[in-house]
Amino acid sequence: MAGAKYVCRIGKTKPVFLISSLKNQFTCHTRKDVFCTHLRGITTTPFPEFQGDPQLKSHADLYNASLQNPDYFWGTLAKSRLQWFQKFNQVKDCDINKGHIRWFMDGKLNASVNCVDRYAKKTGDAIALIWEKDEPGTEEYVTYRQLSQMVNKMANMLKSSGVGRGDRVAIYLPTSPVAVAAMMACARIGAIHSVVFAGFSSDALAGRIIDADAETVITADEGVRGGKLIPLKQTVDAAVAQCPCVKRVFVYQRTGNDVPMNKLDISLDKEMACQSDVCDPEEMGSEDLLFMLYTSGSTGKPKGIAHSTAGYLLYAGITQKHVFDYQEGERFGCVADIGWITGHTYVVYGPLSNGATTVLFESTPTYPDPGRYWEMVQRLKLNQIYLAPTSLRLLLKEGNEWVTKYDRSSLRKLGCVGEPLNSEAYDWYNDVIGDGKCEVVDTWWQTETGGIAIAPRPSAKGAKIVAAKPMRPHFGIQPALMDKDGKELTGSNVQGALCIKSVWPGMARTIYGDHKRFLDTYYNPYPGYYFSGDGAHRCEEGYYQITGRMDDVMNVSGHRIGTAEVEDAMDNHAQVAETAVVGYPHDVKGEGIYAFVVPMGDVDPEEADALKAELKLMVKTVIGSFAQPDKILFTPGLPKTRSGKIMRRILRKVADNKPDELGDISTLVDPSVVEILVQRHSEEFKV
Ligand code: 7RM
Repeated sequence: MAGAKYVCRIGKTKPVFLISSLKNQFTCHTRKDVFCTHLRGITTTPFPEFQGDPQLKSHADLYNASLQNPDYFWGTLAKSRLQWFQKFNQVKDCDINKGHIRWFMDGKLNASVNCVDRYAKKTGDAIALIWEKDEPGTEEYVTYRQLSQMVNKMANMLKSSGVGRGDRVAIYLPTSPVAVAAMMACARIGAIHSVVFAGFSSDALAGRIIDADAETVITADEGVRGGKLIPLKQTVDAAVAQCPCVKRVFVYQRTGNDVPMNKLDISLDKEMACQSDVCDPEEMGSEDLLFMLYTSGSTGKPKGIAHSTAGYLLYAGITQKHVFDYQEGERFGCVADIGWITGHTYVVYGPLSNGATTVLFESTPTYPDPGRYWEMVQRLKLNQIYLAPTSLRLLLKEGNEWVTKYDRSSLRKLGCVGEPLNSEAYDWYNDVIGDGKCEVVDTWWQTETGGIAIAPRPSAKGAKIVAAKPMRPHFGIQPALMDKDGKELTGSNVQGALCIKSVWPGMARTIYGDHKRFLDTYYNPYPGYYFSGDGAHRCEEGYYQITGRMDDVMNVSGHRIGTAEVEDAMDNHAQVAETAVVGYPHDVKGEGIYAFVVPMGDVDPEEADALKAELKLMVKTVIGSFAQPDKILFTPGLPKTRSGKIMRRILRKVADNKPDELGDISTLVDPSVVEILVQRHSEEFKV
């Protein structure tokens, strides 16, 4: 990825992600407590498709069919839930051993037709989007008919400027109807969108544009979040200056404030206004890529996870409907930003493919005060809310009055995703937010799985929810836990590497431009299995509990950040010889970022704070402010083995204030460095 600063590590190497590098970390470093309380009966959402089938009566029948007869199970659903230009001839062509995944062969369809046209036609006045803008009470409603007009106009706009099938379009926009229309417009003309979270820095954006070789960027003048203006166009200008591939930048007026318009810039508002609102959709193959989305991995270079059209869309729709028991006419409130996979699947594709009303949340959980979510629930009468545990942990500290003063009786299901849900947050969600009347649905999935893979729902009639666990595999998902030697663990009360040994339609197809990395990361560690990178525990009842990442990926406030990405950013500083970054338990963020930094020579104590500020700024510049370290410790060295590998296990224990649990340090080249680390850590952070 020439030109992108965050991959410049000349002369420095990173350990490649292999099973052997996992072994030391086999005990996962995040939460391990498992608790089984709060049992409550739950209901299923029936599949009309299978109601006449005497073989498929119970949930267990359906689940078994999804694994044992996937062609029938998914083939039936694909036929009934998606609209096709041309029917598929073969349900699947998969070889998990080779990471070869293909679904609905020879089928032709268009995602925007499925998400927009069919409802614009049938129920055009139904509300597709509720744009919950930053200022409470200023929400805007977009019907399916209006959305259809926007999508068609935008598709024509893109087409007339030369964008076509297979082209990549980078989208750097706030969560807004225009962003949804941009995604759908790409889908309509067969272009592959790459949405980049509008909190990423210009360098990070540039790296993603270059990796995707995108000619087109869609952005806005400014974003608005928490009452503050975010200079999106300025960030795009700085990024585009590094991207020779970019030929045009469409600029949407979110605030209308003046921003400089350059040679490549085109006003999206003006351009759209003069387009026709009829644009024939491209007939896309089932396996044509719908989008790619960058996510962090074990190296400094983010991976462009690529998803298919038919399989992804079907899985998004099925999971949105059945995990949340979404019923026609309900209002679905997933508060994720469209820049993350949760925004793609549960703000955009899942709900829209079901003709649902979906919320686009532009603000923050604490703006203008910690009652924002619940005030919104009352005002918009939301039936489901789907959020990240980190926001629950943040809000519960503010007291129950922020919740109880609002009417939340519309809520039926409470979802969460992104990180382990701790018991305190679960209890608060269940008892206070839901008044004990809603089901809390802890959902586990990843950018790579496309949609929810493990969740308490759907489930057998009368089955129980066990507090704060994703619990059960979704249809088509057969989890497996692997031991240190790569063998599958059987039985209950076991913990290991979380793999999936079945194939399902929503799974990622490749890493854009690097299929080898795709195979090395997900399929080669455990041949015959998809490896998630997470660890999990299977309890007595057979339920799954995620224990945390097993690789060098942190989960900070539900954001996936590679330790190597943060290290790369700081390593570029002239005064830095080497860095090692680890996550440590943080009561709000889940994990905080702790950077151990080896400076060139000694740092003058007077200058230490200034250097720390510079290092944070570098991370902000290279990645984005959300990836800035919470703690920085200067150290003369790092604990390394003879082969030069940093023993992160030790750094994690130091960062977690557990110097008594360091374990065996005899394999270190210089064990004395550990003592220095422990001492400096306790001095610096007064533990
Ligand atoms: C949807 C999303 C994926 C990583 C994943 C896990 C962690 C997600 C849960 C969870 C514990 C959960 N995609 N994770 N859900 N950990 N319990 N319910 O977040 O690609 O951005 O991140 O997030 O480590 O591998 S993601």
